[in-house]
Amino acid sequence: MTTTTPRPIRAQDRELPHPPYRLPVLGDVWDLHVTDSSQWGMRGAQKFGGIYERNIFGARVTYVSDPDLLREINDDELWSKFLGVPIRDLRSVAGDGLFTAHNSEPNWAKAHAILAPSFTAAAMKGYHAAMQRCAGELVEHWTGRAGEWVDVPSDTNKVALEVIGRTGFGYEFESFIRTDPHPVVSAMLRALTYINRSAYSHPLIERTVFRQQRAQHRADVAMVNETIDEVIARRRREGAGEHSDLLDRMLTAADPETGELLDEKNIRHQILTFLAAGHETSAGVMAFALHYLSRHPEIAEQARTEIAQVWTGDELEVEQVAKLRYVRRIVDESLRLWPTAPGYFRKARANTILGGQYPFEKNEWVFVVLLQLHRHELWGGDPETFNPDRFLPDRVRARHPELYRPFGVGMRACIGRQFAYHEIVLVLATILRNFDLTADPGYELKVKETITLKPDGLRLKMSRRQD
Ligand code: MNH
Repeated sequence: MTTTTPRPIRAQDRELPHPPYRLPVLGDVWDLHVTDSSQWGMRGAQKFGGIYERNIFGARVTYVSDPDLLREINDDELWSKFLGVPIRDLRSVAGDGLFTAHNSEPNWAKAHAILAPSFTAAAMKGYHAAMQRCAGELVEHWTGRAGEWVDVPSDTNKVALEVIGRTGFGYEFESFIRTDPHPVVSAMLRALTYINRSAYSHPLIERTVFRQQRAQHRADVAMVNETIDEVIARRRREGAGEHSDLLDRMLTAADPETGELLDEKNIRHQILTFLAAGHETSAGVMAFALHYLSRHPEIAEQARTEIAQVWTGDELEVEQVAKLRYVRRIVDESLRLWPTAPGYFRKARANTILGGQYPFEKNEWVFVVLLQLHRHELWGGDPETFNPDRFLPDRVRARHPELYRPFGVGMRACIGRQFAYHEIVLVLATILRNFDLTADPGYELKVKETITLKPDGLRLKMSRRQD
């Protein structure tokens, strides 16, 4: 009997499509786009296919948008979450918080166990009233601006920030009262922009060319940390357990496995995580949805019909939010075209041959290009068309299972998914019920990236509806 030795799996044997004209040292970096890197990843996929490679400073980066390959990559048995460069750098702000923890860090499992009950559909009852108040403040803000252009991404950012501040840790940023953003928010946005810009930079370049920016960045991080620590200290002084928010839960709930509470520093990391992960992402979706609603009055009208049927009393009740199926489809379709977290990283848990064809050694990683996956030919011939009916239940059931992943996959998928849907549907329904939207005919959608996506420069006119 003869035995065959399996061929060793070696990264060097992996051959993938890639951009032409490689330079010997800098690889494909001449083509590096730091300010629109996920749209650049999408354009690459349109040129080179569902799996391709770029060489960035000598490192091989693999971009995947083929749903069949994702059957393997999205499977936690075979691949797992990887902290890619921009996310790893977020650890300077969010440390071992849920989003930026390594899979093996004990604080991930602990915080996940403690916080998961706060993000179930049932838990939305505890946040609904605060979300409504924030939506009400937006309505008031826009009512006072009839006939004026409103800066949509800026205002949806305000709502989402107020929502996470109040439901997260009982904090009001007073976004609708201030003329300038809250100092913590400015510092945080600057920090995220810095992290995104410097992600592929070299420490030496940061210490020289960007010396001042780097110093500002350190000051920003210190200021944000102090503010949050003060919020936590004040809650301790006042006594935790009286507020139905995430901070109370973190101060009082023990890990069912070990009986331990989260430590002080980890609580700060979680709060910063919720601020960063749960604010711009949701706000971006609201802004993209409003853009499409302003361009498709027939879709806005269909949504208003549904809203009128479901929202029968003065206030939108918590159970009614889940009944706004069409508004939910508008949200899903906005997230298809512009998944505001535009991709995620996965690494191979063992040597593997992806798709029976591409060898990856253990711990090698890929970037999943959601922008392109969500425009894959399986969506049909008109992927750029905004059409909420793509999310009718029959169509969802008939769809390839890996074709839509705006919240990531597996055990490290978004914990805030339910929360985001509740908040976004509630805010959009409130806007549609109160306002007619007028688009700026000169506006052409331009998408800005600061780790998350938003419609750059989008402005609309909001006029109060008579009823
Ligand atoms: Mn969210 C993880 C997208 C809203 C808190 N979120 C993720 C991931 C994606 C994502 C994608 C997985 C990233 C990865 O694999 O590296 N999140 C979104 C989008 C929205 C969103 C598109 C809004 C729409 N997220 C929210 C909200 C919160 C939140 C709201 C909190 C209130 N998200 C998280 C946390 C994680 C996460 C926390 C990390 C979970 C974990 O790793 O355990």
